[in-house]
Amino acid sequence: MKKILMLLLSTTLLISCGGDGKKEEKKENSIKLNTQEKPKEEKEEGVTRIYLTGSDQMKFNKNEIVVNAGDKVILTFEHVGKLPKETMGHNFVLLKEGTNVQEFGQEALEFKENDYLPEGSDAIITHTKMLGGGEKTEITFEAPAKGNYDYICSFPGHVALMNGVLTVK
Ligand SMILES: [Cu+2]
Repeated sequence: MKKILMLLLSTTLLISCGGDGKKEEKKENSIKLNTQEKPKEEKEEGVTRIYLTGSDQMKFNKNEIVVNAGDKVILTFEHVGKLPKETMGHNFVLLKEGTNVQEFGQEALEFKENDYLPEGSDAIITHTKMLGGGEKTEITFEAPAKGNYDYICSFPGHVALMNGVLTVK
């Protein structure tokens, strides 16, 4: 029995190695690899990855972010400038619908010890920590219900320039 199996194996091997068989095999392999890698490079089911930056020019790189309702959102936030946290700190604060961002920014001024986040505020959906130049952080949160949500940097004076809208569709 073993011998017959071995024979069968070697003949199939011979057949598959003959002619253009090798090339075709290679092609197949590369296609398989591509399909395996794609989900990582592009979009994972139910997951949205966002890369947001803040600069020394007091700007976010994005003023619009779109996610799907119920998605797991993985937000990487990076301060791509060089200035320290004390003079050019940046954070990402996602606010509930209907929050007055200017008023929130005013209120935040009084909470320096809490990274300029009003303690006990029910207006905050989620936020990152305050970063200085060169620092990076990541937060994960579930996209809220469909709607438009303002996000800001709550460092003193930054809300005027550092604001955007997260749209959940
Ligand atoms: Cu800022």
